[in-house]
Amino acid sequence: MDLKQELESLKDEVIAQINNAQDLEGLNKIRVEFLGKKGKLKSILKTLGKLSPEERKEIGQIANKLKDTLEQLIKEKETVLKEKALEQQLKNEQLDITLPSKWIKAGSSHPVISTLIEITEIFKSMGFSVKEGPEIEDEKYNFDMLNIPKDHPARDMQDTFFLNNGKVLRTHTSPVQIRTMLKQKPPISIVAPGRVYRKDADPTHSPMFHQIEGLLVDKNVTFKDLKGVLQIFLESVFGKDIPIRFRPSYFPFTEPSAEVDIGCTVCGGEGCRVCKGTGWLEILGCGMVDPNVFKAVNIDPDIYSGFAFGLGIERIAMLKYRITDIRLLFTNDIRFNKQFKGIR
Ligand code: FA5
Repeated sequence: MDLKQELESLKDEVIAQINNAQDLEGLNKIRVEFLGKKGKLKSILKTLGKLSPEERKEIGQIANKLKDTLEQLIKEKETVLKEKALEQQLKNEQLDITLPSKWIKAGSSHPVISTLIEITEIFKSMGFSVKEGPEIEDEKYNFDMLNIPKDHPARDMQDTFFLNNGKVLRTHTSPVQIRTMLKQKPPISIVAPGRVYRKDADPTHSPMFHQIEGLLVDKNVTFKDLKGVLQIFLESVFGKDIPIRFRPSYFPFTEPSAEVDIGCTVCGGEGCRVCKGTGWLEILGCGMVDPNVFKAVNIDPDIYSGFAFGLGIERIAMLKYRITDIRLLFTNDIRFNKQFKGIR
């Protein structure tokens, strides 16, 4: 077979293969096989050198024309195959928008966190800013600088989790008072929410629970200011008609100190199991900052005064939602948690 015939039969073969190509991948293989660097056309052209100059010119022209024709055909086929591929893709991805969608169950906040956020927001609306402190705390901040002497029962092994490195798991959020006053000079008005730990476990006490601390320091702050702030807070959480009473109490870091009770939300003040028949429920501790605490942080108690308070978030959540066992808040029983969906 002479070269002309060879090129002619190559043309027929390639055209047949292009026509039969089913996809872009197959078409590319044809391109490489016939027109590529090591393709059949190239290898035919390599033999051109053996021909006379006239024949070389003629065959060269035929080969170039063939190359152009085949490239053109491949290009056209490529367009057709691309369209076909797109059509197929659109067919496969067709959506039936009338089908019902998958039902994704929405989560919701845990009642302790909802309560914590609600309380924090109320104090923020009164101008308090939010501070946080570490849960692994120095004894100095958790006790000493809060005027809790070494022999105070709160430092007892039964209440406090002591760590090997000489630190403690903070037993209350009050150390944030010290950390704040060391860094910031009055006027100060902060709340500090967070987790605290005690060796305590029964229906109303948990080894880990949440508190929110409040501290306000300025000139001429009085007990009246403390009562006003706590009254606004308690009315915001429990409603305008909630009965409130201040009972004298003792905390080493406040003087005078008080505990605040609200009328029992379960029996409405008549006396029940939850309020142990008294009609009242203890909700928080508070008082005027003790001068010894001011001295420990270098604030002059003759110029400044202040109040502080600390309340248990779980206690408030339990009263608000009438939960009778604190442990329900931490067992993560989905049947319990689900009941608070949509609260916040
Ligand atoms: C304190 O922890 C003081 N630091 C509060 C304070 C701050 C007083 C600032 C004055 C000035 P107390 O130990 O009473 O106080 O705890 C405060 C609240 O935490 C209690 O009223 C109660 O609501 C809650 N609480 C205490 N122990 C537990 C516990 N084991 N589980 C759940 N809540 C608790």
